Parts: sequence; structure tokens; C-alpha cells
Amino acid sequence: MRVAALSGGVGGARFLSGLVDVLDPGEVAVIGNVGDDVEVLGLHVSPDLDSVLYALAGIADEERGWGRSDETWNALETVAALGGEAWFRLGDRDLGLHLVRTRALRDGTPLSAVTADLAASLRIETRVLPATDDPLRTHLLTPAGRFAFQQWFVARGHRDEVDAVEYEGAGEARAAPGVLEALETADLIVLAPSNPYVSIGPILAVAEIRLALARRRVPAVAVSPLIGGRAVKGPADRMLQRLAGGTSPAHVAARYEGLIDALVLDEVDEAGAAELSVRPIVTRTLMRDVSARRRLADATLEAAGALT
Ligand code: FO1
Repeated sequence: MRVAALSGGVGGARFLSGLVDVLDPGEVAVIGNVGDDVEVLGLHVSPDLDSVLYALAGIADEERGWGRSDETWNALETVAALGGEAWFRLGDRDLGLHLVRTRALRDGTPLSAVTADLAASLRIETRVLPATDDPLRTHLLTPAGRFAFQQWFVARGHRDEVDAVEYEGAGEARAAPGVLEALETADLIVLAPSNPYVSIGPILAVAEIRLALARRRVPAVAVSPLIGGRAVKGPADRMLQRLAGGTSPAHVAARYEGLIDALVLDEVDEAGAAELSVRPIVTRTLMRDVSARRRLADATLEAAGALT
């Protein structure tokens, strides 16, 4: 079964590692968020693409939730000691990847080609595609001002409430090579359990991608990132509460109106299933370990079977 999966950060990457465990990894294409890409120390960092690459290569730091396992921080310590930019913590191993990516981008290689090369070097069979090769950056409007994503998320610890989300550059952004093809040839489209505003939102802000989903001829299933109305990690619950007026499964599904046929939600949210205008798939969604990830992937694939 060919699956195209839209994914953001940690939750998405964990879900994908379960998906490629229960499917042939070569049949999965990941369409990743680039709205939180950032330039740090002159280097281009793509945190969400890297979360996916590291998870699929089996080298993600599970505890921290981002970056690589077995990480050391010598370069960052030197940067900090020299008064350099140390607010965004780049580990030594992670830095190596950013050096290679940045060099290739400066040589004119598009992000999609650089990402494919990185995936091949990491022996990843799954296609990992940035949503777009064009500059698309998420900005948050808050009572304290307008911030680029990582300024708000990391530098300010996402403490500011969000009044609006802007996807700068989305109006001109084209889908990266391979993205529309992956959506058009998939048997199933999955929206991973990622933040609807800052992880999946920037991907759907690319008009060609949104249109491909709206015109799909195959089932599309979203996995809710909330359990009991709470985000496992990050600000998704606070954002939904403030921007959508609630954190029920219906509030999550409404973010994807016209784009999905089913929502996978946790058992504790079963009561909210009745309000859904798409098919509810109730299961345990917490991805504590490998078997939980596999189970969630299986439930999502079963949902697809039931929809066709
Ligand atoms: N998140 C943090 O909370 N603090 C950091 O210093 C930080 C550094 C970092 C470096 C590389 C990378 O790939 C991710 C990093 N993240 C950090 C995570 C990142 O900000 C978020 O997880 C995503 O952008 C949201 O999906």
C-alpha cells in the first residue's frame, strides 16, 4: 500500500517510524514541514525534516524529542564561550548534517535534492520530501509581537499566546518535486499526529498541496495529536483552545475540513467521536514505545481499509 504522509516534528516522526515498521518503507513518502526552518550560525536548519530523517534512520534522541542520539555539545560550548549564537542548541553530530546541507544549498542544490541525498546517505528507503523548495516560514502573532517560529518556540519557550499564524511565502510557494506525484499515486494519505497550526498548517498553506488533498480520490486520515484535550508535547492544545475555541476531536478535525475522511483519536476522547463529521477511529494513540507506534500505524491503515 502506497502511503503519502504529511508530517511535522516529534509526534509526526514517531508515528512515521511505526508506519515504516508495518509497511514496506519504500512505499511511504513523507511530505515534511519547512515552516520552522531557521538560519543559525549561518547554517540552514530544517528541524522537522531532520526529526523525520533521524527517526527513520533510528538515530533520533528519544528523550529530548529532537536532534540526534549520542550527541555531544563541544561546538556549542565553544560558541557560547565566544559570545556566539547559542540560543538554538545544535549538537556536534547534528551540526555535521547542517554543514553538508548548507554547503549544498549555497551551491544551488534545491532543498528537496539535498534532503534526498541526506536520506540516501542515512540509508533511508522512504522518500522524505520537503513540502516546498521555496522559502516558506511560519510566524506567530502574539500579544508581545510578531515572531518567527523558532524565536517564539525556542527563544521564548512558546510562552506567548498565539492570536494568528502566518505562513510567509506560502502564496508563491510551489510544491517540491515529487510531492504532488506522491499524493496523486498514494492509496492512502495520512496527516500525522502533529500540530495542526505550526506543523501540518504550513504544508497545507502550499496551494497545490491543499488542492491535491481536496481533490483526492483515495482516503485521507488524520491522527489527532491530542489525548484528553491535551498535547503530549508542545503548544497544540493551547493554540487550538485560543484559535479554534476548544480541544475536542471535532476542533481538531475542523482544522482539516474537506481534506480528511477519518480522524484517529484516543480512547479517552471517545465521547467526542459523536460530534465528528468524519469517521472516528478510536484507539490508543500514545506512542510510548515501538509496539505502541506500530499499533497506531496499524489502526490508521485499518481505517483506510474500512473507508475504501
Ligand atoms: N528545541 C528546543 O526546545 N530548544 C532547542 O535548542 C532546539 C534546538 C534544535 C536543534 C536542531 C533541531 O533539529 C531541533 C531543535 N529543537 C530545539 C527542536 C525544534 O525547535 C522543534 O522541535 C521543531 O521546530 C518543532 O517541530
